[in-house]
Amino acid sequence: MGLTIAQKIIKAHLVEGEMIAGQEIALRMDQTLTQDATGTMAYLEFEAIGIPRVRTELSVAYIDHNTLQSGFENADDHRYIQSVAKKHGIRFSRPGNGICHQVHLERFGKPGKTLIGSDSHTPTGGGIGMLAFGAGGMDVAVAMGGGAYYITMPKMIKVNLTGKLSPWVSAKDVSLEILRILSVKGGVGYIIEWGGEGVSTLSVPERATITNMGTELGATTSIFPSDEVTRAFLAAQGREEDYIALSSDPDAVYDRVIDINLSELEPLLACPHSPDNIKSARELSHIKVDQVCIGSCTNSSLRDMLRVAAILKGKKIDDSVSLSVSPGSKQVLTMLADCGALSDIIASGARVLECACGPCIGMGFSPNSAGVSLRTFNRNFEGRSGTRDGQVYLVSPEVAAVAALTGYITDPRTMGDYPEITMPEEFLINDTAVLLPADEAEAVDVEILRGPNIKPLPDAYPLTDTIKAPLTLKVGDNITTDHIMPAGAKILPYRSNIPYLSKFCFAVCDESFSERAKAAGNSIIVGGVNYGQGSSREHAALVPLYLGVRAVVAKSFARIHVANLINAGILPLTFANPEDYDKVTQGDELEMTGLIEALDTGKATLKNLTSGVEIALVCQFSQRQKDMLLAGGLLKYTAK
Ligand code: MIC
Ligand code: SF4
Repeated sequence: MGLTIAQKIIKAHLVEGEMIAGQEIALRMDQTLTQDATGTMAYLEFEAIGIPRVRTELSVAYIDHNTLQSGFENADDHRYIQSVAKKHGIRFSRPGNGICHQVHLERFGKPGKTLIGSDSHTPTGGGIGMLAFGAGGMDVAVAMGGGAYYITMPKMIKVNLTGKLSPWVSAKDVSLEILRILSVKGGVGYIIEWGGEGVSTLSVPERATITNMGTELGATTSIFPSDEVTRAFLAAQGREEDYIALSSDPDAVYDRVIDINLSELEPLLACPHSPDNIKSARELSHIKVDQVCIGSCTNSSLRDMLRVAAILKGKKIDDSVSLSVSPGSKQVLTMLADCGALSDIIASGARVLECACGPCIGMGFSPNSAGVSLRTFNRNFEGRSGTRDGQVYLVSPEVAAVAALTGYITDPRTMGDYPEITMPEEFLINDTAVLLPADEAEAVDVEILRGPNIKPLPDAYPLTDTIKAPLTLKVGDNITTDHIMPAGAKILPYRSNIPYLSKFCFAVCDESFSERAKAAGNSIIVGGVNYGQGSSREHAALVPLYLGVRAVVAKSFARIHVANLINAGILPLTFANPEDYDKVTQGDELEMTGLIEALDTGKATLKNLTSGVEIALVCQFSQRQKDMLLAGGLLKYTAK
């Protein structure tokens, strides 16, 4: 039987397990990346593992999320990461060099290689034919130490592309179309492979826009073939030697095939507050727009920026709209400046922001009260923009730029000719903002610089046979990590300070949760389907751990978050019958006994001591996950 592209890369990196969907497998990781908001934690964990040099082919520490430095906290954390990187053999991408996924694609991504990153959008690398995974910081720390990354062997979806995108329709619309088809949980348990004759019409950055948003489908990762388009991109980046061809075998077997005809797509938007709430620009063209943000790891490539500049050229943005443009990397910004396109953007009235995540993670540029904000980003979860009632729509650069001009959601096809752009044959290469680590001899003398914002990691509990605790919080479906552990300018500086962060845990849903959980000592949370979707931030597990959460019972979990819970020694359980969700109420006293044996039988019972009802739960884990739970999380398990 032939293999898919992903299966070929998995086969070449398999260190444990069998390639049977649903079984746990372990993969060797060639490359790692971290960003600053998750990186401090990941490097503290790497230090705790105690390996002097990273054992990967390449590891890069990016600073891109938290670049405001509104107090000493960020600056201290950046200095810490820089010193760790220098000592342990990791390249350091300085603040301002760009968004991790964009820079990694430009300068480091290699087809056929594996990549793990402490950021959920690491699958962006699939655009260049990498098998790239987002994961919690602990998993990245283990991979830096040469340890394998464990995943459940995914099933395969093939998206078969035919045709060619029409003018004013772009790769973002492909992402939104697949979200419309599959929803934010439709990709769970799958790798999405993009194929078909339409692939050759898409450049590498366009492919990366699509694999980037595969994360919003809940997919394990997404990948494109590596072909002549990939070769040309690598050659233009001065690294054609990194090219290898990659395609699926003609008789490869997929669990599901979805057809998308690129020629039939139209400009789309994801409406508040979910990336799968899709409507067409045509339908929404009466909506007044207050703010437009262009950038993020989804849409900040040179191609996207040149297109935006061409649309804005010689025009002025509407008086009522505030427009921000954040190029994805120093390379993009410099090239925009050199060709004059940056001047066109500035002249239109846009505010040009740093090459960083910026507004995407609520680091400034929050919309006005109830303001409508069109963003070329990948997530529009409630409150993420920093404005609780902000109405965020996810759009393509084309829809964004046109709305900035008209002040309304506008079908860009009504704007006349699609402005042509010319992509350069070669990108401008200047890696001065990537600092190389010290060599092994020098590294011994490199001092790690720690600031007072770095607080110890919370201690995880080994699983006990009985958990008796109140249900301190009951939440609904599709709870995101932005609900569990919000980000944004006010709290992102405290990512290495779990006690401080704990005050904001679940604040979007219930401001009193943190106090209540703390007062209860131990507690249990109940959730609906797809609990923990979104970010890879392990803070969404470490902070509940700090607050005494011992178990989360949900209808289903998102992949990265459930791994983070186990890594933190929190027991994730699912309802055997989803309707039993209705048999518990916030405040009920709950009890689970015989949990150690339950790990073997795969079945546990939840007693609702308040109502007397008993509820069947599923408690199925791999041997390694059971050992981690019994040890009290990944770090203790690794130490053993
Ligand atoms: C995000 O887009 O939510 C983030 C911020 O990049 C996160 C990482 C984090 O929370 O630090 C992610 O996607 O994993
Ligand atoms: Fe940064 Fe936004 Fe991308 Fe997350 S999704 S890495 S915050 S740009």
